[in-house]
Amino acid sequence: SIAKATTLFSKHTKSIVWGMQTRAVQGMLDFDYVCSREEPSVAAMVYPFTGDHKQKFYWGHKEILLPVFKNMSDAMKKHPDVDVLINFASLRSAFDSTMETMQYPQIHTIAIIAEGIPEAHTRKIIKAADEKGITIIGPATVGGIKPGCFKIGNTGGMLDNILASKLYRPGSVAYVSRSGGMSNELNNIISRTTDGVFEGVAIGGDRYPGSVFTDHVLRYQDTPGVQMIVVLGEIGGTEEYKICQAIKQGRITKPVVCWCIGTCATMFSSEVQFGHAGACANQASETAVAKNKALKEAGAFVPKSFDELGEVIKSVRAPCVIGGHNNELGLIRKPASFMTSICDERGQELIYAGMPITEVFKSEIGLGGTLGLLWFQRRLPRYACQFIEMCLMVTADHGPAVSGAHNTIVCARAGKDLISSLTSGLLTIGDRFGGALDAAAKQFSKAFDSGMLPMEFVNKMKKDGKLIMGIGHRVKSINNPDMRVQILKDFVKQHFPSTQLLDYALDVEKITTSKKPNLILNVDGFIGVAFVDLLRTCGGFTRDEADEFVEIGALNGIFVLGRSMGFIGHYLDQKRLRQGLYRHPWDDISYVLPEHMSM
Ligand code: Q5B
Repeated sequence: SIAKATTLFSKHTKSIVWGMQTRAVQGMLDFDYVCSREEPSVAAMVYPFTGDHKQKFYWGHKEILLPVFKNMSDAMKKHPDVDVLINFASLRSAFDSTMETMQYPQIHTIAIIAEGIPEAHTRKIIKAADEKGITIIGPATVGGIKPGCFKIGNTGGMLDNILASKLYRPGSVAYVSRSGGMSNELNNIISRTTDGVFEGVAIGGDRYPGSVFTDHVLRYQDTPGVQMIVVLGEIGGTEEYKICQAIKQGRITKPVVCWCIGTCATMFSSEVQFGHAGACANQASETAVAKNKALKEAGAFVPKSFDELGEVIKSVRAPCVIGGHNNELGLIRKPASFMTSICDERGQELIYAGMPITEVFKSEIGLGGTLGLLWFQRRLPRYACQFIEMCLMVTADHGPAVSGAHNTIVCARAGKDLISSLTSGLLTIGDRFGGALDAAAKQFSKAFDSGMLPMEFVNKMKKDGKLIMGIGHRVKSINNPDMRVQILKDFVKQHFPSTQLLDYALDVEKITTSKKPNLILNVDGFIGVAFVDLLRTCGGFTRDEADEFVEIGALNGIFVLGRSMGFIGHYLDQKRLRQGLYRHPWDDISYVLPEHMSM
């Protein structure tokens, strides 16, 4: 098996949280913020019961968005710097999600919070973790905390407690306990009697915890910043004897203060099961009294009672350094009225989706790349940027006769300004003219994804009395092919990793053009389906993200943006040509009024 890490958490540790635990995540972010971490310790959440989306959190005063992924694999792929998983899955799903997580070699530590996981399952988890060199904290625990660095879930309580126990900066005392609740008591005791907590782990109350006392005590022994180790054991099990042995063998040389709780069990005449599954002495050596005695004999500092624990810690670690920085949040949070995630103009340099404007030019990402940043928040591959630019170029204009250009021209000739004339044209874009991209993308994807054959799709649309969006053209046909579509097709076929949906649409086109030659895959339809192929296969988007961009109307945006070039051209043209008010000729209007009826 692979050796496990000595250092589990640092100021840069990033985690994935399994489960929709927004309060716990906010608690972690608040902790990070008071620790002056540069970045949140939670990179993403995984929750299989909703689609990919973003959740709003506070980072100090600021609101930030954290991604929520449906699939663990997408989260891992997107966040290769994550090495900790905090698993809030229920006792029913904790086993599967933990086993799945262990398949990702980037993960070194997993905290399992659920209580009541069958022991057989935990033992399988432990075996797999040992083979892969993964440290498991839990199950049945709040987790642990490393002041100044990282906090697992709800450990350490709310912010007031974090501040009161000075958990925002490291001290030099490391502890390990079984109970999460008692670990909070230790945070309190250690912060009052020493320079503070270096790290604390609650291994959980099960009979088979994923990591045991010695795992952590030995880590602390090997960690330079730790000057003293505190162990809060309890009745049941024999783990504490391993600590005795390690002290006797000289493997542990740092001072160890230890107390096993549950000494009152001797006052009962029968066997006592305390709150934890593992807290029951099955033989005399497992009693708290016997273990405390052995620890003392081995050389650990053992108080006479729990009440004296603080005194002993203080005497061993004297003189304590109390005080330190106080990073009070001092926050009055007010939700911002606006949120934005694509552009920040406040600093010295304008930033497009994280990329400073100088870099935008230096890396020559062009208009397509800029659109990629502002519309899709991504640095897109070069061929994708080129494709976007080609789409803008081919949709830039299609003459004065199309309905949008016509409206722009009529508006310009009525003496209106550029913006009025442009918007008059833009407002014409819709299902029949230029605005069929999103609907085409949706219709074709739905049919393709559901496994419908092209013929079945065409028949179903006919039966439902619906037009197929992206099919048909007023003037273009198989006899008068649209060169714009041909140019795009050549490029897409050469550069896209996959053209599955396009191929499907071309099969549909074969059927529709066999009925009527003008029922071609038109420019809207082509861009619509090719864009779906791009979003799904360029590697920059999860499937949910790809679907979302179609859903929110990004693709029609391509036509709108492209054709704006043409409409502005027509406006300028009309002004330059000094064209007067347009009035439609009577002879081109058929007046079909009802006959006059006398009352
Ligand atoms: N039929 C585009 O119609 C057009 C059918 C269909 C099944 C179809 C029509 C349509 C879907 C929307 C769409 C984008 C209105 C077009 C663009 C940009 C442009 C424009 C430019 C530019 C054309 C005749 C027969 C009827 C219909 C059947 C027609 N379309 N069946 N699915 N999609 N398409 N819009 O020629 O049995 O005879 O009654 O709505 O994709 O806007 O340059 O002009 O760059 O500016 O008027 O390229 O196809 O044909 O409506 O008289 O129909 O064909 O049911 O059957 P037409 P219609 P039947 S690109």
